[in-house]
Amino acid sequence: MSDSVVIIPTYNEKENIRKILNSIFSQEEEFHVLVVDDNSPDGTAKIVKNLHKDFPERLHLKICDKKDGLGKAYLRGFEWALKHSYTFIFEIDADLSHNPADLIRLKKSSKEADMSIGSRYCNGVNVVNWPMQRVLLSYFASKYVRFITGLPVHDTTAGFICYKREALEKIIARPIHSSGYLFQIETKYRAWKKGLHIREIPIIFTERNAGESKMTHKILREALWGVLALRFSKV
Ligand SMILES: Nc1nc2c(ncn2[C@@H]2O[C@H](COP(=O)(O)OP(=O)(O)OP(=O)(O)O)[C@@H](O)[C@H]2O)c(=O)[nH]1
Ligand SMILES: [Mg+2]
Repeated sequence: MSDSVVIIPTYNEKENIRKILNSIFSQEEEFHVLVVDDNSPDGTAKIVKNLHKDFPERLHLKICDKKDGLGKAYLRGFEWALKHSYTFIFEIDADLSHNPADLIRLKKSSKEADMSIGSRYCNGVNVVNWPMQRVLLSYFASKYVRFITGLPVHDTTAGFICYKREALEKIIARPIHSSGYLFQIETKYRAWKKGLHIREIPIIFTERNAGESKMTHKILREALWGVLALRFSKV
């Protein structure tokens, strides 16, 4: 039994899912994986089911009825992970923007921290193949969050995270309703407000080269206004 589980939310990731799973399972340390799929029309879950034969102990799948956003998918995944006895609970995107080899660095850091963030912006700007417009949007979004909320994190929308179990329990103790980037900001904000020890670990982030982005204007609007609301919210 591993002490670590990696949660991967998926929506139409048929080009990426096999690759990322094989990459996670070939790391030197043992990681279990939970894929939370929102009934992807492209058959992502079917690929996971087929791979389950090769990794019966390590690979788990949760299928939800319909597309319900990244935040809800992670909350379902967290609930499952906490019911099992994992100590280190990870978030990662399915699109290989995050390098599974960095899981080991995040885990090592989490032995001394409550939450470790794979960060694009704590050591300059480490983003590969993103159009300049996208880099600027993401970089200044983090600055905006920091300015409004005071959250002392460089990459506030990062989605490559390792939580220690007890930290995650505290962070999600009150319901979280946000969905896209705001979900990522809110979990970090709560961790900080609760006095948890947060560490940023520099990573190189690479633009997806297969499948489509799920980022929408709705997600951006939620983040823009949600950050202001967060500033005055109870954690
Ligand atoms: N289960 C589930 N997963 C989702 C949903 N929206 C996005 N995802 C997954 O969340 C992860 C991040 O989404 P991305 O589309 O890569 O978002 P992004 O990284 O901001 O944008 P790009 O990298 O440009 O595509 C990916 O693994 C997606 O498949 C959703 O509504 N439900
Ligand atoms: Mg992505």
